[in-house]
Order: sequence, then C-alpha cells, then structure tokens
Amino acid sequence: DFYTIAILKTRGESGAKDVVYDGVQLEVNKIKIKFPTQLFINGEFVDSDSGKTLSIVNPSDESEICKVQCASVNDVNKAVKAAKDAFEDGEWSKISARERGQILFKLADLMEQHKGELATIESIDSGAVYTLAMKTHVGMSIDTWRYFAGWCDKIQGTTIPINHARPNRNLSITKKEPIGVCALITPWNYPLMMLSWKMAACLAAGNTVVMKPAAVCPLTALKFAELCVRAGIPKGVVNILPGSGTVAGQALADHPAVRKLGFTGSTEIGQKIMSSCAASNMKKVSLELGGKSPLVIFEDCDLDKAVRNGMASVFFNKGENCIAAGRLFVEERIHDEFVRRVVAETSKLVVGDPLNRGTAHGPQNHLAHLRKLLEFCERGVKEGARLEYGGTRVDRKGYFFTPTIFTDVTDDMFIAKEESFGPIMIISKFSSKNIDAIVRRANNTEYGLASGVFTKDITRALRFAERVDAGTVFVNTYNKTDPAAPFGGFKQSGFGKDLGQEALNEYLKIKCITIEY
Ligand code: TAP
Repeated sequence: DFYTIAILKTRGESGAKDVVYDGVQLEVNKIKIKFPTQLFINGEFVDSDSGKTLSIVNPSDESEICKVQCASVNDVNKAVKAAKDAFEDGEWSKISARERGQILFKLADLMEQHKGELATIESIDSGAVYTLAMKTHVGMSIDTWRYFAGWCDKIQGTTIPINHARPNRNLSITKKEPIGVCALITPWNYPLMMLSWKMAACLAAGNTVVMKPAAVCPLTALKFAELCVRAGIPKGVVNILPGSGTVAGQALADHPAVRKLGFTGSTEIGQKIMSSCAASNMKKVSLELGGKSPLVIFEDCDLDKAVRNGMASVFFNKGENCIAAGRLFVEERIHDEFVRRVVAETSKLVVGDPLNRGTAHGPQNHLAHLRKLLEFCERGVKEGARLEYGGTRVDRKGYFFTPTIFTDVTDDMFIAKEESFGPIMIISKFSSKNIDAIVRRANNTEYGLASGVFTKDITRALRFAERVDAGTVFVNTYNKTDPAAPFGGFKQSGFGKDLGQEALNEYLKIKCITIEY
C-alpha cells in the first residue's frame, strides 16, 4: 500500500507541552508523518458531538487517507465560548504584546522544524506538488507568521491635536485594540497558507480565533493546531473546526459572540456570508473572493520571460490559484509565436505524483472540481474557441487534468468571463496600441483581484497599472506575493487586505480617547 494507517495517542516531545490526540501516522514521502483527526477546542483534541466524520481523500490515487471529525453547530458554540473566555479572562489578554510576539515566533520555528512533514501532509491532502508545498504552501506560511510576530509590539496609535475648550486644554489619543473572537473560513487551494495569511494577523493583533478549514483539506490545519499547543499558545486562543460550510461555516457567520469574520472563497458564498454577518450582529467582515485576472502582453515584452510567466500565471499550483491569470491578452504581432511557444512548453510539463521531485503539475484538488474543469472546456469548444492543447482528464488513477490552452477566445464567451480555478489558459488577441481599448477590455469584468502587464515601455506599464481596476498589479512578473505586501481585491473580488501592515487593521478596532486637562 501507499502508506499504512495507525491510530495512536501521541505524547508531547521533551520539554514541550503534552499533546494528546487520536490521529493518524503514516510512512510516506520517505518520512513518518502524524497528525490529529479530531476537532481542536479549548486547547484539546476532541470528537464532534454529532458523531459525524469527513472522509479525506488523496487526489493522486483516490484513496481515503483517513476520517476526520466533522464539527456540528454545538461544537461551534463550544469553540466560540472557549475563544470568548480566552479573550476576556485568559492568559492571552494578560501577557504583553512582546510576549505574544515571542510565542508566534516560537510557533513559526516549530513549523520550520516540521516543514517537510507539513508539506507532505499538504501534498497528499490537496495534491500540491511537494517542492512547491515546501516553498510556497508551507514556506510562505512560515514567513507570514514571522512577519506578523514582528508586528505584535509595534501596533500603536496616534496623538491628535484637537480644539481646546479654553481655558482648558484637550488632547485625543487613539488606541488600536483587538476586536475579540474572530472566525476564519478558508478554501482548499492553499489550506495552510490561507490559514496563515489570516490567522497570523488576527493573533498578532491580540484576538482569539475559531477557524474552519475547507472540508476537503483540513489536515495541515489540524497539524498546525498540534504545533499551537507545543508553542505554548494558551487554551482557547486558537480553535480549529473541520466541518462543512453550510453547517459549521454558517454557524460562525451567524454567531452573536463572533465580532469579525475573515473569509477566502467564492464570490457566491462571500455574498451569503456578508449578509449573515450583517443580519446576526453586524460583525466586521473581510472577503477575499474569486477572480478573472487579466494579463496583458505587449509586443515589446521580453518574450522568453512573458512565456515563462504567462505559463506560471495560469498553471501555478495547477491553476488552483485565486490570482491566476484568467485571461491572457496577447498583442497581435507576437500572438502566434507566443502560442507556439506556450504549447511547446506546456507539452513538456511533467504531470504526475506530486511527491516526485521531478513533477511540475499534480492532480486537481478533488473530483467535483475536476468535473467542473472538464465541463468548462466542453463549453469553450462548443462556443467556438480553439482548443490548442489539453482539455482532457489524464488516463491514470487520480484527479489529473491536462494543462489546457484555448485561443480565439472572444470577450462574450463563457470561458472569457467565468473563473475556472484550474490550469486553463485563455488567450485573446489585441491589435491596438491604444492603451485605452485594452484597459477597457481588461476591466470588463465584475472581478478585480489581480492583473499583470508585460512590456519594456515603463510609461505604458505605469499607465496600465494606474488604470486597471484590480487590487494587485504585476509588471513584468506574476504571482509575486510577499507577507509584507498587502493583498486583496476590488469589486466582486471582495474587500479588506491580507498581508502587509494593512492586514492588521482588519483585526483591530480603533478607540479614540479624548482628555481635558
Ligand atoms: P467556497 O465554496 O466559497 O468555500 C470556501 C469556504 O467557505 C469553505 O470552507 C466552505 O466550506 C465555506 N462555506 C461554504 N458555504 C458556506 C456558508 N454558507 N457559510 C459559511 N461558510 C461556507 O470556495 P471554494 O470552492 O472552496 O474555493 C474556490 C474559490 O475561492 C474560488 O472562487 C477562488 O477564486 C476563491 N479563492 C479566493 C482567494 C482570494 S485570496 N481571493 C484565494 C483562494 C481561493 P466547505 O468546505 O464545506 O466547502
């Protein structure tokens, strides 16, 4: 068998806190990995009171890795209560900001020590290529924790000169305070990284959290919960509830004691969450939603770079990437050459077992998603787009899908408008050097997450950057995200930022104190 499964009780490592859980131990990727399969509430791993479980499937071979406890509404209530108690009366609210930072640095160090294990778990759970999981899924998660750990003792307010009530004098000061219990709901494409992008800012700001990972990929979140105990994060500060969106996710959005909800996922669910947040208790909300990001490639670009980045803009993490370029606009004069080169390079991509070091492209995350991609391609062909490459399931076990390239795509087609969230390159031509026309086409979408432009003309690049209606603009690069750079969309791609100093504001409230003396 690919691996063996054992149920075990794990005792903490020497010097660390004891961590006891029902979990799974596997021998995979030439290492031993182990992780919990229970809910994490109030510092303990516990079974759901519903008795329900989620079946976790390895997308490379369609086998069941394990079953994981599935949170009920009652479990959500317990976790929120634990988070509320921890916020109001626990250690977390009593320690200094600098101490809080030290705990988060320790957590990052533990993640580093368990990096190969976390990347392996992410790989078998989500189909992420192991080498990419090391660098991005886990590597960037660790960087994000360190970045926000450094912010803990630098969150400060202002002193404001206001009008005096003579003969007295007046002064206003602002204080940035944590909001309280925050809920986080994340998707399946970068399970640990989405958790980290949100939770690191949330905890650095001093909040407590109840987090629901995507039902299909909860394993790294559970391993993370184990590391939280080892790092000494006090009980109740972090609670992790694998479960379904319609039950556990909805209960979090509706909960009267949750004061902030951070969400990454589809625009459709984002809309629903926002109205639940408003109706329940007007909780603060930030939404990172879908995208259909335009990438514009001008004839004067460095073509080698444009081909390389153009491919990465679509195929990175098998297209399961929120900022993936959903449309490529290629200037007419270089269009055919660009297409010839991307087809040639795409045909060389090694599709296969994500744990093999030579693999460039792993399986899609789960079966329903693979089916959606196949339908998306059928629809493109029916509408008259030209299928240059791929468009089919790979003939092997697992949810493998061939990286795909469409050309002759016109703006009215379904595949030009809708997000695929998979490795499907959609190429359209543009002929005018008139920047207005191409900016209009690039902006002709309800999404506004990311965008890109390739050109050696700095004026053209900056004009594009100024006028494109997207939260992120890449110039002569793509996918270059960093913990220090704010990330988030415009229009129906949502609002609020992950990462950077701006992300802290999503998890803080500003109090203004006015003094007369
Ligand atoms: P969704 O279906 O929106 O699911 C996202 C999360 O919301 C999951 O944990 C889901 O639970 C939960 N959920 C579903 N219904 C809910 C409800 N009524 N109340 C509360 N939570 C609920 O998205 P997905 O299919 O997982 O992810 C793909 C989408 O995410 C794409 O559109 C992509 O663009 C977007 N995305 C955006 C970004 C950024 S940063 N903007 C990043 C990654 C992905 P289940 O586990 O039960 O589904």
